[in-house]
Amino acid sequence: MAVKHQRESMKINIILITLSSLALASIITIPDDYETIQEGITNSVDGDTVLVYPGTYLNPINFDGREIVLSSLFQSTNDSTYLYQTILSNAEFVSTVTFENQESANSILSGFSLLYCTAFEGSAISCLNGSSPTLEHLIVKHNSVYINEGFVGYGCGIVCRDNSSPVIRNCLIEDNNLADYSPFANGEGYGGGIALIDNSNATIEYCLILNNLSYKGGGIAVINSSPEILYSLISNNQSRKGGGIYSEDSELYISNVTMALNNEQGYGFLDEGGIMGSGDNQIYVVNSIFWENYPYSFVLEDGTGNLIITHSDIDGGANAIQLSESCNLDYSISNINLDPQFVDAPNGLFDLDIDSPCIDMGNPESPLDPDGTITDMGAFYFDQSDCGNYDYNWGDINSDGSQDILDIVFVVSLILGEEDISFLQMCIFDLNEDGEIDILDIVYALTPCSPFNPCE
Ligand SMILES: [Ca+2]
Ligand SMILES: [Ca+2]
Ligand SMILES: [Ca+2]
Repeated sequence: MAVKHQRESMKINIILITLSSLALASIITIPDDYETIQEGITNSVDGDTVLVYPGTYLNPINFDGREIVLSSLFQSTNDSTYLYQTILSNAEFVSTVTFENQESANSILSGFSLLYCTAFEGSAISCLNGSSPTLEHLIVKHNSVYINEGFVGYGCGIVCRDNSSPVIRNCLIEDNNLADYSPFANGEGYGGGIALIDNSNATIEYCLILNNLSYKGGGIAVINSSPEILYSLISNNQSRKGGGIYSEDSELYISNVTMALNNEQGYGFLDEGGIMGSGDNQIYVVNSIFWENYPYSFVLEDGTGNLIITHSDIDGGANAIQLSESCNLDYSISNINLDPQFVDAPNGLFDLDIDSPCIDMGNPESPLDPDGTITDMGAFYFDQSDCGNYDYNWGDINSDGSQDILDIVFVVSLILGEEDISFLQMCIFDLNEDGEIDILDIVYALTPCSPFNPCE
């Protein structure tokens, strides 16, 4: 009885706590309740939401350790147009949004564009001094850092330093760079998109990191840190050292990343396209595509460490990886070196085409794709839930442009053979739509007046 009584009173306490936190949590709207976002934060308590209506807000913002959600109307509507309509910037040469009071993942910044910010580091967002907030649904674009007069510019878009490990999720980080940068300048810059420094072990997932520029690490610079980068595209970034990522004394875990066309339009003397490592690095790559990074996908030119690559599509294969003698390469036979068949890479579409060799070629033990199939290599899985999403010629399984006896011969060899039937083949020749290709489909094909068996 005593135990039961205890349980009941615990239940009541939990209900009371839940009710009281519901009662306390409030929504503060900007500019209705307060004119500036900072006033809204100052007058908030943990659990509140500061909801910002469309507009351009030009004052620097400090989260002041609050565990709140600061969001545009995207938060309540899921309408992504609010990301473009709700703009944060400032003209005071400081980060536009600063976290420096040990914020946790419960401090959430969501649903804004951070544009044209300028500072000496982390122009759009700084996470400092053990602050690990959640940064999601953000457009971080056209921000720059100054590197003149001896400054080293870290993180033109976002900087994280000193034990600051945010989750950066569903963000577009594009066109951030060093102000007035010349590749011949003396100033140094690290991380055009993001810089992670000194035990800043960010999780970067479902992000697009595009067309950023810095001296080291066009997309991301990692120094003495251990980030995870998942389900993200890193393309068309530029730098002298590490077009996609520059890694120094760090441990990188890279899974389901498409790293492509970095340093493609370089200055002519760039020599590390995808990932460049310096010092002691441990770099793990799985389920990823490294394609057309100029001139190499990986360069570990000095120092020590290990580069471990499995279940990935690597341009040029193991022979195109540049390693110093004191670095080890563990290159699995599960890797391939085949054109990944992007839908339209020159126009930024890095989705897989229907005949991509990367489909279902990830590690079978990794989490499945949302369509229930084995994970694909790269950032974007190919959806095999509906043939209607794709173009193909019904019945023409040998791809010669017509439906005839040659297709039936092909199908017979397919049925008798040992190779797996692909999604594309299934779409083309599962004529009776029962989820298998077998003799019934051949019978169906030979039915009078079918395309294989014309009426005449
Ligand atoms: Ca798949
Ligand atoms: Ca045919
Ligand atoms: Ca069938």
